[in-house]
Amino acid sequence: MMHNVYISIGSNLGDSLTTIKSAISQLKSFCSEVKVSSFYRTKPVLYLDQADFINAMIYIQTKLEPYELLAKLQEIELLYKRQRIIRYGPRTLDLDIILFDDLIITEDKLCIPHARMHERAFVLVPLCELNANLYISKYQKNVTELKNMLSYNELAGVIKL
Ligand code: PH2
Ligand code: MG
Ligand code: MG
Repeated sequence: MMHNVYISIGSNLGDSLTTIKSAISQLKSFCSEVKVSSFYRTKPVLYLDQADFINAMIYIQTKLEPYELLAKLQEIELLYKRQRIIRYGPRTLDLDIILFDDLIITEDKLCIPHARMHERAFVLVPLCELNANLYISKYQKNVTELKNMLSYNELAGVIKL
């Protein structure tokens, strides 16, 4: 069965735009469809003493199951020398599963919907661009309603390239 998945991509180390474009092309080997939002320059959140990120949202259709997809995304992160040094800190590439059909998974290694998606402008702004009416059952709201709950400051930190 084909799954509808949203993946957040981000980078703030090295040549971020080139890395992101190249990583997206790797997805095509296991996805039947890949759609990408605009690219955004975003102010860092959680760990503030680091460079701005480039972020985007990716919609894919894939036959992979959640943990198979997670393994593929981690392989791609490693291709770009992703190291886990500081939690929430600088990274060459981050690929996070945000939504997987309307599945809810709460496990140590995988949390879907992504645990912090509802408070992150760099997730919600590009997600609304791809599918403004997308309904998230966990929050009983669509993504536009979630985005509208963010502060002016959070939204101002996300600028379309
Ligand atoms: N990722 C983080 C922590 N902070 N800030 C922005 N703007 N974009 C990110 O992708 C990001 C972040 C941890 O994954
Ligand atoms: Mg992340
Ligand atoms: Mg991650």
